[in-house]
Amino acid sequence: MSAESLAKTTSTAYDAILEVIASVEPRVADATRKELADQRSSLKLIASENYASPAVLLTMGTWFSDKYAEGTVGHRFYAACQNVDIVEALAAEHARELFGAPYAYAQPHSGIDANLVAFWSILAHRVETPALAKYGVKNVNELSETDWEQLRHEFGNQRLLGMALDAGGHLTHGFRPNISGKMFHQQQYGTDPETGLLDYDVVRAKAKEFKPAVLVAGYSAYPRRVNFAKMREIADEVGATLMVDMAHFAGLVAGKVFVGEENPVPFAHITTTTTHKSLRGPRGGLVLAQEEFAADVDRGCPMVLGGPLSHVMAAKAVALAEARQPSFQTYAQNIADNAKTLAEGFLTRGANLVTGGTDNHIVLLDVASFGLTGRQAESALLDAGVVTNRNSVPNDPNGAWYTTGVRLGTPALTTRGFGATEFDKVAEMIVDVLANTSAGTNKAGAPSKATYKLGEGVADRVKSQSAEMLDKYPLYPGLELS
Ligand code: DSN
Repeated sequence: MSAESLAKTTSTAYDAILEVIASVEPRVADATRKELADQRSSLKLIASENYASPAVLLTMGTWFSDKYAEGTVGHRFYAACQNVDIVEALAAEHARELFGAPYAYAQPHSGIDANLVAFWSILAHRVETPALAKYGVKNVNELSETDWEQLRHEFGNQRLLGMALDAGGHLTHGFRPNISGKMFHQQQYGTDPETGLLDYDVVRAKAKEFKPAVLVAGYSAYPRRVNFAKMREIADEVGATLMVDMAHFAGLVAGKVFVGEENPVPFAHITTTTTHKSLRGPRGGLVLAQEEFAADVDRGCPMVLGGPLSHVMAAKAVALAEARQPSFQTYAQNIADNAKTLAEGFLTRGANLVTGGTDNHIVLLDVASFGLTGRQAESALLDAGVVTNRNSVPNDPNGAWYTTGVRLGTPALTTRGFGATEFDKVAEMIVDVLANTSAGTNKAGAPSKATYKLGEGVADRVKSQSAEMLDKYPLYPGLELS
């Protein structure tokens, strides 16, 4: 089908969908229309967001949503799962082929679900299986109350070492307020205070001292690549299982930008990801594993999960099929090239970046030199139609709520077609907004970390500059709602 007729068919489909929704709750149809208009007219720079294709989006709106399918492919606890089996098997097959992984599990609903499946698979492998063998039983239901108590105690005494949140790690990598920080004894590694870069010797020293069962690598706000061969070496030296959360950069792995030691899949025992960030699929999770962990991960349900979202697994299959096209490699390379242009655009205009640059899809702007908190910067940018999210910088003096950073990512605007010229302009516009924003005061006149004043006319100037670029690179070209 030509791009033109595909766009026409998509328009017809969405018109029909909105009409059907409006017949029940018109306010939902209106909000849905408005969401498209808002996404079309703003500069989306949130590093974890993207625009999935109409094929992916439409796949989620079907009757697969109505089906229960607890279990695994061909082994379900519900009847009539023959079609769910087809889409789940396809999603797993595409994932295995795309990432070169021996095993793939497509059921997790989200990144945290994927990470919980990974953690409990590791605990099953390291703790439960040996205990069952020791007690001479096949499953935990057969354990005596005393042995079960002992096993529960052992589960609760395992150690996890992950990257600190303010260094760029994720909530699920052992952050205390998250379940990962509560189910494990946890410690965190940070980044070098001078360079902001990961120091593998420091990670090694921490691992040797702490002796974790699980070493977690991966990040959600670290603007650099990681050497996963080195992380595996460290895990092996201390007898840990290496889990890599590649949620942010899965698209760069899929698109062969991260290869060799920068590709986590061959080095990690278990790799997790979401499917909706740089991978450009539906919102959801995915777990990849080495053969040794396959049977454990396959028990994600009932270990952690209930019924899978079959409609989302179908959409994962579609998105992963898209990512196997050669054009996805060009897209992934463009994401990384555009991030470099964006970073250079900031540096040449005198702005500060955590680690001094980027070599992935993330640019972490330190806004202290503008006299702002991340919260003030995020709000002022939003007034100018630039959608970002505030983010901690290492050892952030403003904490996780106000922060000192603004995290920017290139996947979404790269999907629209933005290239070097546009990303340099984006840097110019962001600097324009921040240089013309001043920190405000609270009601009592004291300095505030939240209020701000954006200079007269700046928002309009920036909005009209972005409108020009957004018009040139429309979101869903040819999609017109009546
Ligand atoms: N919320 C995602 C992000 O923005 O990085 C991670 O969970």
